[in-house]
Amino acid sequence: MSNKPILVTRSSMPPYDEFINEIMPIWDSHWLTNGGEFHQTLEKKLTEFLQVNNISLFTNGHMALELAFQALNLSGEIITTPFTFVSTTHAIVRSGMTPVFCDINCMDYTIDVSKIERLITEETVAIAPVHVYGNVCDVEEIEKIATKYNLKVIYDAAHAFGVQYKGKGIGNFGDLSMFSFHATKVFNTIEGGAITYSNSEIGKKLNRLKNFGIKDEETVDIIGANAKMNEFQAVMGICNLRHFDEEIAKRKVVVEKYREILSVIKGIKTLGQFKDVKSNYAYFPVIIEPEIFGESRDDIYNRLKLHNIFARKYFYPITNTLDCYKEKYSANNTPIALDISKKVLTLPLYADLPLDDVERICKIILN
Ligand code: T4K
Repeated sequence: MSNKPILVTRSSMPPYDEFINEIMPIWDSHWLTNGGEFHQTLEKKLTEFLQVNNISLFTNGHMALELAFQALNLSGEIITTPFTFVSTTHAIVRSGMTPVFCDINCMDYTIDVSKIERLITEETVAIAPVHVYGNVCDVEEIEKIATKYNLKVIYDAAHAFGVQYKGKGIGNFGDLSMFSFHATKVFNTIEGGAITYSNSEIGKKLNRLKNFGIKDEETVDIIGANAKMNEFQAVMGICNLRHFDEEIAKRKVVVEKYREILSVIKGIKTLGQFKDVKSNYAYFPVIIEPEIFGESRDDIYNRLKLHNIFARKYFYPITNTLDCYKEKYSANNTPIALDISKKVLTLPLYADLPLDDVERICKIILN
């Protein structure tokens, strides 16, 4: 056991030689980006791995999400949750839409489907739920509501790479799903992201939107951005994908150790295994109930810090309380999200986190 800082996560990386061997052909081809050979290979491998019909790769998850909204040509109100990384809300607003915040449920912190219908107005065009921590939203109920009111569904599946629901890849639900391949995610391409979709017309539009809207050398008929994944990112993905199952198996062991120690403690709530879900063990959030546990989330966060352990308050503050949004919204409309955000602490989790360290982290939490 060392006293090196333990951060909330640590990027998975392939063996150095494996990456170097894989990128060598780039020195022959001089082809670095704009849909190169490695980009195409990764798209094909991910389509198979995620069991989806189509995928489009992006330079990061945030741009993927913005362009997903634009590909669907949406304008108006979109129902979403504030218990997420700020990217979800920013992507909606930057695409010219108005987020309408729905509360989360206290079981898995995803959108509370019983509260969606009351938020639907004449202006509502879509729902953007978040599979937060890789927990699966109530996809069946969301589909029912979307069909009833003719709404589009765009999932923020940034945390849900490799998750399956009832044996089906999570990217098959809704109109589109966005995955993040950021360095901090269970699967990374350094920075990166993807959209999975079933409508191939939308796919064509997405592929043009990420390349300035260019149709051919002389035709540009939509206003696009530059959000392409480059060849080095794609190679990182190809290598990391080979080791993904092994990484997840190791994360599972870490999560089970945390659960074994913490789930029996009064005042600490951990999440268990959900029915019909194949988990990716992306995050390990715990909820600290100060009245029962005797200390607050912030007390524990600070004590861990004194021991060089850097847990994170994902997701505090909730997005409707951030400086850039708070004038327009009241967090009192999402009381569960507000409450959970004040009590949640995301503990360090990565494949090679030694179990001794997990025990030490738990000991410090339990003082
Ligand atoms: N939607 C949701 C629900 C999301 O959570 C995110 C991203 C997005 C959309 C947007 O997707 P991207 O555009 O990012 O693909 C991190 C990530 O930057 C962000 O990707 C992620 N969500 C968010 C939840 O976490 P920070 O500000 O916490 O990152 P940072 O730099 O503090 O890193 C956290 C820890 O990760 C470090 O303490 C150590 C470790 N780390 C970090 C980096 C950068 C590494 O081990 N290697 C690294 O290279 O936002």
